[in-house]
Amino acid sequence: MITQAEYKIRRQKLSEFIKEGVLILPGNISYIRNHDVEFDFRQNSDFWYLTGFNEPNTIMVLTFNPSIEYILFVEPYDVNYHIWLGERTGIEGAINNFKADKAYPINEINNILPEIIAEFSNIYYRNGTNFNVDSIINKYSNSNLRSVIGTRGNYNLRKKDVIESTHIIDPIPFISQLRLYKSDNEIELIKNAINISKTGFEHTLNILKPGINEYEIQTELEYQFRKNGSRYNAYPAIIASGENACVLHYINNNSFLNDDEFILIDAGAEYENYASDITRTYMISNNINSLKKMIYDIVFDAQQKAINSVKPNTTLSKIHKIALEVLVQGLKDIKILKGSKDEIIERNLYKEFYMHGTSHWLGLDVHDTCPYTLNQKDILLEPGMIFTVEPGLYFTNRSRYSDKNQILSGTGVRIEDDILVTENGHINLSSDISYR
Ligand SMILES: [Mn+2]
Repeated sequence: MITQAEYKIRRQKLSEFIKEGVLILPGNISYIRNHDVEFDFRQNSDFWYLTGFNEPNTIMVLTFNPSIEYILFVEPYDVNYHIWLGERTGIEGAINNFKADKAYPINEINNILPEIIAEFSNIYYRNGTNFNVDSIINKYSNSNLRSVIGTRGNYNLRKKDVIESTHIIDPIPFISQLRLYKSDNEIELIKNAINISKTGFEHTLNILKPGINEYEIQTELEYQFRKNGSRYNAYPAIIASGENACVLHYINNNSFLNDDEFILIDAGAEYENYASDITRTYMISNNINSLKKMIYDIVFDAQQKAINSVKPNTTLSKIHKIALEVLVQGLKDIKILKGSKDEIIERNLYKEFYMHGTSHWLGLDVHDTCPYTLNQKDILLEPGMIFTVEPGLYFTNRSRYSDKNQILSGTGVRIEDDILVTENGHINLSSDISYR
């Protein structure tokens, strides 16, 4: 669990980037599914990272002056809401339980936010994240002098008769950089998500057989996720048999399983908003062609060699290169590709079979928003960073293969684990989920 003290530390760390200014970060709003029914709510990850506050229609404001004031605009307690949908944290809860210095009802933001932003020349806000905040900043920030003066009479702006120009700065890259380094508590939550995922993957091995449908696998997998404490998947599960595995983000999950095929399962439980992201490719029966098995072995070898190279100060590009070289050598060995390894890589000849990257960061988001480069240089791995290693090979039936390799048509193999960088190297957090 992430304590309120840890959320506070995260907010304070932002002052490495923000010396003076006001940061405005809206949480997610509730979205209508149809008529008066809403989609399940999932909090905005940056907002969750800095507040741990899990209600829709909340806006966080932090002022840096340079000491930090933490302000929450929340939905207030409402007895009607309580009758229909349940309790809300409300103003008092925001202060007492979430340690806000000040809290206001969200419907007062149009009166209060203009006064706050008028005090600062730097506004840290990503344009377009909240329609109402966009219009407040447009109207009342110093960046739009004419409309500020034009509306002064209506809104009691306290300061600055002569307003200098305001800088509006996107704060998300700063928050992303903080999110790159996982605390011990975060690592525990991700391990928990992975352990829940394990129960699902292992269960699918018990029920796997030709003739059942992909959605049956999905149902059984997600039943284990829910039963073991994950309310939501970290992303829609990919349950892809045969040719479907060549669709990288296949989500139809509605085909019947055939004998001589693999099933690719790319799924992850979410736990307290932290993601896991695991892919396994299983034989549907033992009755599978040996050439397909060779593809599996090539991908597995590429994945394990790439993982074994993980240590501090290496980069995701280098890890990708290690995986890529094993894949290309394998494709040469089975005569899918000809020529020298360097030429194949230089001319991107492998991309027909391996068209995606090997790694992405993992955290609150399955593709965590952290940058991959800083100042145009690859980020060097450091202890506490978590990312995936997931090479694959895909032989779609759109391609033409030689007679011998025709057997591979409609085969996709990907294997993915979640890797934590440590002082001495790495830990493969998901290595105990059966590979075969
Ligand atoms: Mn992934």
